[in-house]
Amino acid sequence: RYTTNVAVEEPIDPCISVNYTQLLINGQFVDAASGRTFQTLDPRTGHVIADVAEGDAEDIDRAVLAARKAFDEGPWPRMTAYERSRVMWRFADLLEDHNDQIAALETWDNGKPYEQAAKVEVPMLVRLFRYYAGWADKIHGLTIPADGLHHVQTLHEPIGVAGQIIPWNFPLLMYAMKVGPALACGNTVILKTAEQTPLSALHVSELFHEAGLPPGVLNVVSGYGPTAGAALANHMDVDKLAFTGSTETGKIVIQLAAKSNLKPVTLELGGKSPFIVCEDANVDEAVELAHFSLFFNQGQCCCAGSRTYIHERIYDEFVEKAKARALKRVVGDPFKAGTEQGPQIDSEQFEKILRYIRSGVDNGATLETGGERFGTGGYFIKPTVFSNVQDEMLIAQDEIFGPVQSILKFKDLDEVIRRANASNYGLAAGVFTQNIDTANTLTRALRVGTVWINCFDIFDAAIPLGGYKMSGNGREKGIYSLQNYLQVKAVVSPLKNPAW
Ligand code: TXE
Repeated sequence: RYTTNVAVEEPIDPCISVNYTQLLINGQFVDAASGRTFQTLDPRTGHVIADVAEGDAEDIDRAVLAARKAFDEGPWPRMTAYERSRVMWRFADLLEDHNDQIAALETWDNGKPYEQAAKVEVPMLVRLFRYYAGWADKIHGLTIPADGLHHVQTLHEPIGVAGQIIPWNFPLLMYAMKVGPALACGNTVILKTAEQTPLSALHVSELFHEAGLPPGVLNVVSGYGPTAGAALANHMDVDKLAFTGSTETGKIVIQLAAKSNLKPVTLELGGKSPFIVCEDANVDEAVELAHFSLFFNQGQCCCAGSRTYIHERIYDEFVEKAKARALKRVVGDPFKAGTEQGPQIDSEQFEKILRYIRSGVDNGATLETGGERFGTGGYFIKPTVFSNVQDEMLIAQDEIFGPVQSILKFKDLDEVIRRANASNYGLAAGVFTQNIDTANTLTRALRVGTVWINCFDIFDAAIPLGGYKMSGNGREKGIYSLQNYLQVKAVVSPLKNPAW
């Protein structure tokens, strides 16, 4: 399917303009206090899309002040939950009205296929906000029959000012998974977007204000991690921190949170998810699902099925078919209809992935296909498949975060359970089998936050997402995410008339 060696000769015009590049603080778009800007790039070409205000510690201070005032003085936490829910619902309606424009901005800044952004991700963004709008007026405490003559109840109160730091692989979904539950619970937010993808969050946040969000409730600061991000994690007046990104940076932010005011931290970090195909599996279906589990979003998924364990009886057939499928993958301009794979996010990730590919070759894995850049411009990488991968190789241990499939062989269930669990990560796993007993055994034995059986990457708004081990702590999405943004207050009063 590769018809040319140049990935994107003439990039397709996204046909949209970038309207918001400043910081969003207290309901206003403002320049950074320093006056500095940074460039956000089109990963198809490496060319500049726009200059964006570069927030740092001083801007984080301004944003925290606005969020604090909006929390302490209202109206957001004091509005009825129903009113909050209606603002969120109106926002979701506006997002739906602007679906294609938002998707185009996301594709331009991130490089993901436009069809994926327009048909899956923006609709998911809408769904997540409707889901959380639905929760806003259903959050309440308990009445507890404690020992003794006391009436005991719990109040579920918003935790306060939430700092949220998100990455670049799914900018809008990360936005929804962070902002949605925080606002539904009545908190106020400072969101630090990833420096690679600042545009879509600014754009949709303007719509949020159009929907009636009061000033200061949601503040969006673009900027770099060690400056703006660290200032947020370190801030004494931020009551809670939520972070998604690398395990390495997760360790930094949790230390900053501990050293400052001990704010609670939820972390959604990296992964090295096993995708286990048992001997009874339909090989063609397994090949397609394993391919999707790894290559989706250019391989830039925390859950990516990046250790493909195949039973020895079907191994050779699987490898041959996995290679054929990778060769058919359509790489190119993400704005072109039918494109399955766009560029990686930036030169840093591009180089990192190529380094891992070289290490795979050097360590003796068999490079079945790919293994090099696609074209001559931008950050495209050919879909790459390695077979004969061994557990101790770097490509089987580290999160590559790119279009590189590593296929390993196993003999029996006990062995594959042991090997799958021998990882510092524990985010997700895929299990492919037609045997219910095998599925049950694997489901219980795997130390991961999500097990997908005969499916993968099912991300319904109600399904919790989060990791065991060094993949993080806490759960996002679903009912569990609300706990991250609530304080529980116990209220105890004497019962004067014990007879009743
Ligand atoms: O991540 P970082 P990077 C993994 C993936 C990828 C690797 C590096 O393996 O190759 O991480 O990506 C902010 N204090 N994931 O460098 O650094 C940063 O500005 C506070 C998996 O992009 O973790 C951005 O907003 N914040 C992951 C966010 O952290 C800091 C998604 C993520 O950046 C900071 C992305 C600091 N000192 C990458 N340094 C997933 N779980 O899905 C950086 N940041």
